[in-house]
Amino acid sequence: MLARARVAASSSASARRRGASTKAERRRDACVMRAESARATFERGQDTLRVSYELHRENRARAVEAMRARGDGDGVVAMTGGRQTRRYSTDNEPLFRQESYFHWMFGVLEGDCHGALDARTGKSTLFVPRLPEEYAIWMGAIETRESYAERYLVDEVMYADEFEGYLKALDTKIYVLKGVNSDSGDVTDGLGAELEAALGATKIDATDALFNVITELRTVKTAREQEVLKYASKISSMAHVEVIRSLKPGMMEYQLESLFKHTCYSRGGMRNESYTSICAAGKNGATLHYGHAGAPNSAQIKEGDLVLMDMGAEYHCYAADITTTVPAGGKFTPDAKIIYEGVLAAHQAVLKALKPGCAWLDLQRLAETHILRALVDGGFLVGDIDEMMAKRVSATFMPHGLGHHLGVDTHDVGGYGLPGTPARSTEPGLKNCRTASLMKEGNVMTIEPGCYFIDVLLDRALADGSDIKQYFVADRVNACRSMGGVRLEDNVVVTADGCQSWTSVPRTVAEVEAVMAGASWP
Ligand SMILES: [Mn+2]
Repeated sequence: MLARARVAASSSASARRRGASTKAERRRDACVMRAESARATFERGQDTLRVSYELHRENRARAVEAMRARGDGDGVVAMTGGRQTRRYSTDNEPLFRQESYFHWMFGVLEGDCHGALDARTGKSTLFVPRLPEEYAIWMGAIETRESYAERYLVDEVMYADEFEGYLKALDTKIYVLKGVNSDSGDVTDGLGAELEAALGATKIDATDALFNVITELRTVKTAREQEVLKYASKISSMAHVEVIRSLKPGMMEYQLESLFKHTCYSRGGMRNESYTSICAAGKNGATLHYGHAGAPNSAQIKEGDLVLMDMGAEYHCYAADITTTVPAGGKFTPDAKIIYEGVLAAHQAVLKALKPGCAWLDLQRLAETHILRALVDGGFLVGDIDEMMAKRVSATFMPHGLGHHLGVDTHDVGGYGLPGTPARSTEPGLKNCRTASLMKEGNVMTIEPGCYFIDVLLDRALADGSDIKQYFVADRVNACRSMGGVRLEDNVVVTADGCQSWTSVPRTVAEVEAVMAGASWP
């Protein structure tokens, strides 16, 4: 309230002045306005991107409009931000990263906040922790509510301990975030059981209305969001190139991860990775989510290895997710080249075909067809490609989906479950697609076809009784098991009549070999 009143007063004062203002006064007004808008930004100095909090104000306006459009405009949206956690029983506080829905709505950097958005008036209220004086000794100066309001472009700032009372005093319905994340299967927390019980069942909207509204909005990125995603992809691309240039046989996989993180942070101000880096040499490339704590990028890279690197960093919580695959020694072997160029053909075909109205599963099948074609031409498979497609032979080599929505989360929300969108397929390979939707302008997707020699899947395909065994040239396939795999992943935005990739890394065999030999990029 305070902040809002203050802003209104100052702008009416400047309006009065504008009537008969001198040049000096006008210049001073312009300076004040610039200073105010400069404060409501996220940036990390030097050449890093300056993100205006208008991005979040626009998202809130979109949410209000969508709530009203579906007849839910008579209520108040209430959300709880991420909580600052501690490591097990200790007082060690891991670096806080905001919960993604709350970030989309408010962009608040600190933990333990709440937010409200009145769909009737559009008024936004942020609830921040009331900090003890002691905080200033350990953590820094305590910020005023006015300062928070100015920094986050919200209409009003109250204290978190006032949240429950604020909600109880409302004489209208409260919409909370209740829904299932289609990648994890986990349910969002809403306001938490305790607070929801205190508010009572009659007051809280128990449906998934708010979840569906925001989830659907999150799948279509605004121009402001696209600018941030593009930046994340640009810096992550640059870091990939840096890593590719320095890669030599004898290095440890984690040294690639380390250089990637360093480059993204030191040159792009990106403190967080979007996900744990996958830096997989040789056979490790066939472990799709290699790099986790139990397989921690800890192998030494050998001369003949193909090295698959799936690495991305986030900026202001907007993610990049990029994969490159390169030969450790700087030159592709003939077999590695066959597989690489098959995946590249799939990658290029999808980028060419992708536009609004495309069905995601059709793009998946398009990619698979190109990969099967390369495997047939390279002597790994024999037979008719349409027949192999019908029998899902491609799922042995590419068991994962073509890609996914990309946004505040790496596997961004909205894949399945929104009203009117297709359900998950049950067929091999296709069931692992993270969406089956028709593409829309403003969707931001990863395009990441791959081809792998995965022991468990090849053993299954080659086993007696397998109904796809006849298509495999066993000797040829078995001889390449140590290759691991190839994945090529770009971050693209669907435009009005096609798509545009934000990823800039060497892709053709000639480009990769040239950059590894020291050529400049781009
Ligand atoms: Mn991905």
